[in-house]
Amino acid sequence: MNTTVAKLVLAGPMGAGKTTAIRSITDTEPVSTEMPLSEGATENKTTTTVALDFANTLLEDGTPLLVYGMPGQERFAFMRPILLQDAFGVIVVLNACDEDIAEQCEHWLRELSAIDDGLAVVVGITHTDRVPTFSIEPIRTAIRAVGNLVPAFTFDARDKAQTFHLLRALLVEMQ
Ligand SMILES: Nc1nc2c(ncn2[C@@H]2O[C@H](COP(=O)(O)OP(=O)(O)OP(=O)(O)O)[C@@H](O)[C@H]2O)c(=O)[nH]1
Ligand SMILES: [Mg+2]
Repeated sequence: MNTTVAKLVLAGPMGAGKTTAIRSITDTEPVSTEMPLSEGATENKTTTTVALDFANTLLEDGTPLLVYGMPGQERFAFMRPILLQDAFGVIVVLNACDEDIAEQCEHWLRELSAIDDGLAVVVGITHTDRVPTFSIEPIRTAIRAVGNLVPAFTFDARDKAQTFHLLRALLVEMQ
């Protein structure tokens, strides 16, 4: 019997696409603690995750995969070490529409390595379809500033194939 269980965590700021990416990876509706957004609601984004998201699926080799989403809001920062316990890796989801995306990238990478410096990490940038001038260079500079050589990709969290590409990159990072 295969008793191995893999635990993946998605981190990143509010509205980046963590809950959407979990939906794409697991093909199920995550068990989420979603609350109506009191500020900053848009046509597409009316709720925010408080505490956590959770969904599970199977990897291609049959290993059960547990996927957790961290809340983006700083007031739930205390949840981060709890969610990261026994995780093999983290996808940091960032939003190309955020003007301070490079600072956010640096912030999340430092935050994660302070909690556990053995984690495999990849950065995934959403919403590039809405930013025609988007350049990944400032993100790469932020990654170099932190010191860990973390791969960074653009992806659309609504797209299963693109989201899986990111998961595969993370699994390669672990090897
Ligand atoms: N245009 C566009 N929309 C995207 C893309 N990726 C995700 N979205 C949308 O962006 C929104 C992201 O919302 P969520 O998945 O709730 O974001 P979250 O990271 O879970 O946010 P919090 O729970 O508030 O921290 C959803 O409406 C998605 O459909 C993308 O690449 N392009
Ligand atoms: Mg969410």
